[in-house]
Amino acid sequence: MIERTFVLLKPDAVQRGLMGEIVGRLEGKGLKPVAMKFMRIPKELAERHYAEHKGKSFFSGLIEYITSGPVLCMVWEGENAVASVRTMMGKTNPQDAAPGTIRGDLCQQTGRNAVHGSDSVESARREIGNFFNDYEIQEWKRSVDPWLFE
Ligand code: IDP
Ligand code: MG
Repeated sequence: MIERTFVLLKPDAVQRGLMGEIVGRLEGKGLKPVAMKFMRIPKELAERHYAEHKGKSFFSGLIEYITSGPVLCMVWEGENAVASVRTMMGKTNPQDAAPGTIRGDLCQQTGRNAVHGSDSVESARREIGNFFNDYEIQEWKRSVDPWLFE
């Protein structure tokens, strides 16, 4: 099933110069970028994005971290995109994340785990709506698509 998922490269990924590496992995997988925006997340938007974690011990630290510098917000499309990106990200705690995953290869701690990816199609829809207007999402054809999708 072709899906869309929301991916956010967190401030640590930007500061560490890992945007190209992570975008390269998603491109290499054959996922198609349909939206990208380099921005600083306002506090209200950060709290809305992470609303499910409100009240948890790490919530204020998480909001501080995610609003601490520019992030790269993206929407990627492809076969089973939501689960596919979650698999590529690896477990939330980089110490539990398998080698070969973004967090497993590139990160040290849960609180600096470089990347966010939607956890369901429903979350993806909500998160994409929080960050992008319709006109910021591109419907486009790639000439390579017949070599990725039969
Ligand atoms: P996920 O990003 O793998 O979906 P969630 O449990 O949804 O993981 O947590 C959202 C984000 O909150 C994590 O990616 C991480 O940045 C942060 N976080 C979660 N648990 C902790 C913690 O125990 N300490 C610090 N930060 C945490
Ligand atoms: Mg989550």
